[in-house]
Amino acid sequence: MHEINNIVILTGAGISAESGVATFRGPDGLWEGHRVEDVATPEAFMRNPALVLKFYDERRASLKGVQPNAAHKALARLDAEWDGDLLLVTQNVDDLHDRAGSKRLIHMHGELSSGLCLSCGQRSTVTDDFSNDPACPHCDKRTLRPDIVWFGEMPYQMDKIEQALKKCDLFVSIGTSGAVYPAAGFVQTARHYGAQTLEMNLDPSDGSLYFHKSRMGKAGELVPAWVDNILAD
Ligand code: BV8
Repeated sequence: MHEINNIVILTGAGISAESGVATFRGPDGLWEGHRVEDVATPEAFMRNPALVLKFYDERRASLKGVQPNAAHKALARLDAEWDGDLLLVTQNVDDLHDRAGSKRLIHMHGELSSGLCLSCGQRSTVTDDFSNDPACPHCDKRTLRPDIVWFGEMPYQMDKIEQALKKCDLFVSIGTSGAVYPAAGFVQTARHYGAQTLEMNLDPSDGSLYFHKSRMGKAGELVPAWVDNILAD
């Protein structure tokens, strides 16, 4: 068994499914008949800002009714107890990893709770609906957009992520379909640099063949068991 010191974990919508947050490509994956790919783009925002802002206002509002589940909590425990390097990269824009207590965390696709000002470029916590055209708390201009990485936009902190992928001994992918790049390519980078790769998902992802090990099942069951094992070794 390879010595494991440095771990990178990638999560997707499947880790939040048992908390009641809709996934993108499952049966519940549409929003008011729109495909996410049609709403989560800069073009959609220019073409129909009210529709896009409503999409994000509604998803942020729905976060008030959901809680972190056993998988989020297990990863937060790993974060607290793992004395090697650990980086949790989530594609999710919900705040469930944050609320569970994960610290070494990157939201590579942004966060529902954050707004980005098109005038001064600064971020702020969203307290009012975008559809009420709130002013940026830094520059007072009414030019806030969702702090979300849309299709065609560059995901956040890619340098830090790539550095961690090259250095890790273990790459774990949880609850993602492997449909969206560059996240879907992380397993190939990690494997190229010698990491062991493990996937835990309800169904085989598009990238299953790149994983040394694949465990099929619910994150709420598989992830706590995996964390118990890795902390016991
Ligand atoms: C970029 C924010 C370039 C929005 C998101 C052709 C080939 C390769 C790439 C492309 C291509 N054409 C276009 C591209 C690029 C594009 C892309 O990959 N498109 C795809 C559709 C083909 N990517 C981009 O545009 C990215 N940017 O490439 O920039 C660039 C380069 C230089 C300079 C500038 C730019 C940006 C992508 C980010 C888009 N934003 N999110 C929002 O959330 O509103 S992506 C969106 O999809 C979410 O973040 C989501 O997380 C992500 C991936 O989806 P998943 O998380 O995997 O969710 P999904 O529903 O798909 O799957 C859930 C899985 O969970 C399933 O497998 C299911 O079985 C499992 N599951 C369900 N329940 C459970 C479970 N597992 C365990 N337990 C359960 N209980």
